Amino acid sequence: MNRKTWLKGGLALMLLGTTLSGGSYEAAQAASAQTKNDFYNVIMQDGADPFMYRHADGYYYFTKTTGGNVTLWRSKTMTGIDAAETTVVETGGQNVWAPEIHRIDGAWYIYYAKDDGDNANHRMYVMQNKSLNPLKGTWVDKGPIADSTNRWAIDGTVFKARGISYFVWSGWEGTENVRQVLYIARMSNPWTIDSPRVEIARPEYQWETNHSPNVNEGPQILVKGNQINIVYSASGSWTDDYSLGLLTAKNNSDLLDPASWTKRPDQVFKTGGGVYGPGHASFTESPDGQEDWIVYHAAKRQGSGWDREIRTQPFSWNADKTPNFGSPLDPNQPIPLPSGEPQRDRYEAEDGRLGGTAKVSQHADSSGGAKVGYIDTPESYVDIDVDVDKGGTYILYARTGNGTAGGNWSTLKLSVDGGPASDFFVTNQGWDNWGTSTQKMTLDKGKHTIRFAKGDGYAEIDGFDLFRVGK
Ligand SMILES: [Ca+2]
Repeated sequence: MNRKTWLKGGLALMLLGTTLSGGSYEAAQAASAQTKNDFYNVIMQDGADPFMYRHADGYYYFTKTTGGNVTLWRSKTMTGIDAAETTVVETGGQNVWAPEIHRIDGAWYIYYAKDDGDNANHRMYVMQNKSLNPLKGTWVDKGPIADSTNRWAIDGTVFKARGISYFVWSGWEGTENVRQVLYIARMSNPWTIDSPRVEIARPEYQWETNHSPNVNEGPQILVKGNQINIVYSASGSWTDDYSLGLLTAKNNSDLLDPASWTKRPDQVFKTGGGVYGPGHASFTESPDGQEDWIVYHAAKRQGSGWDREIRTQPFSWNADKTPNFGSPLDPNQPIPLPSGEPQRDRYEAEDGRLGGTAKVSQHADSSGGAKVGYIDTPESYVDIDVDVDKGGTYILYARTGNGTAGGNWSTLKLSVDGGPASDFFVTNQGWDNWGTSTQKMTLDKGKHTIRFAKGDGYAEIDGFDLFRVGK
C-alpha cells in the first residue's frame, strides 16, 4: 500500500457533527469566518499528470497517475477535487501512467499507458464504459491501441477535427530510449488507429534537450477557432526545468503531414513565481463555462523531482489563437475562484483557542499574516469554532505546512465536536511553503468546533476554508 492509498483511506472517514445542546463546547467567541471568493493553490497535495474534464452534466471528472490502476474523481468544483467521490478502475499491468477520461459518441473512454514491469514495454490501452456516470457501470477492456509499428507509447490523447478522430502520443522511434517524440495517427473508432504514425515534434531547442534522454510528452489539445494547439511537456520531468511547449496547425490543413505543424521556439509555461517544474497540464473550464483554466503538476519544492502536487490557474488567449498561460501564480497570493464556484468561509488558525505548546507566529506568507505552529506535544492543539447556516456535506480545505527533516508526510489529528479523531495528512514541502490538506465531513446546521491536534511528525496550520458541496 502506498502512502496515497493510506491517505485516501483516512479521508473516507466521514465525521458526523453533532449539534450543540447545552454541551461541552461553548461558542466562546464570535464566528471569525470571512466570506471569500478566492482560494490558494494547491488543489491536490500529492500527484502528477492531472487530467480534468468538465462534462455537460455539471461534474468535473479527474484522474492522475496512481501507478497500479486508474482512479477517477468526480466533483462539482475544481478546487474541491481532492475531497471528491472516487472510484478505482482495475487495469492489470504495472506502471499505469497518465490516464485520461474522454466522452466520445455517447460512451466514456479511459486511455492510459501500462507495462509489465519493464518500461520498454509501455504501450497505450483503452477501456470503454457506456454508463452515464463513469464512476458507475462497467469498464470494458478494449485492448491496446497502437499503430503498426507497436513501439513504446505513453500519454495518448484524442481529438476530432473536421469529423476525423486523431490519436496523439509520446513514443520512441525505435526500440531504445533515445528520445521521446510526439506522434499523430488517424482513428477509425475510439479504440482503433487506422493510419501510419507520423512524427510531428521532437526535442530540438535548448530547453527541450537540456536533460537526457530528451523528452517531448504529455500532449494536450486546445482548439480555438480554426487553430489546433497541442500543448506538450518538455525537458526532464524529474527536474525543475520541466515546462510546456506549443505546437500549432490549422484546422483545414492535413494534420498527418508534419509540415502542417509549427513548433514555437520558446516555452509557454515554466518555473517561476515560486513554483518549480510545472508541466503535464490539462485544460478545463470554470463551472459557468466562462473561464479557461490550466490544471498542472509541479514539484512540491525546488528540486523535489517526482515528488509533485497539483495546481490550477486561469489562462487567456493571444490574438493569434494560441493560449497565454503567463507564469505560475505566486502560491502565497489567493487566486479568484473559478467563476461559478460557491464562495467559502475562511477561518484563520490564529483566531483559534490553543492548547499545550501550540502558538501563533507571524509570517508574511500566511493568510491573515499569521499561523499556528509548535503543535509539538500530545496535549497540543488548536480549536477553531465554525458556524454553518445549512446542514450537509462540507469540504474543509486547509492551508498546511510540514518542513520536517527527511521529507516525510506528517499528520494532524482532526476531530469535530470532540468526536473521533482522523488523520489529516500534511505533505512535506518545507516550512512556510504552504500545501493543502482536505477533509470531507458532514455537519449539521449550527456551531461546531474543529480541532487540529498533534499527530505523527510535525505540522503547522495557517487556516482553512469550509464550503458546502452536497445535499
Ligand atoms: Ca492564517
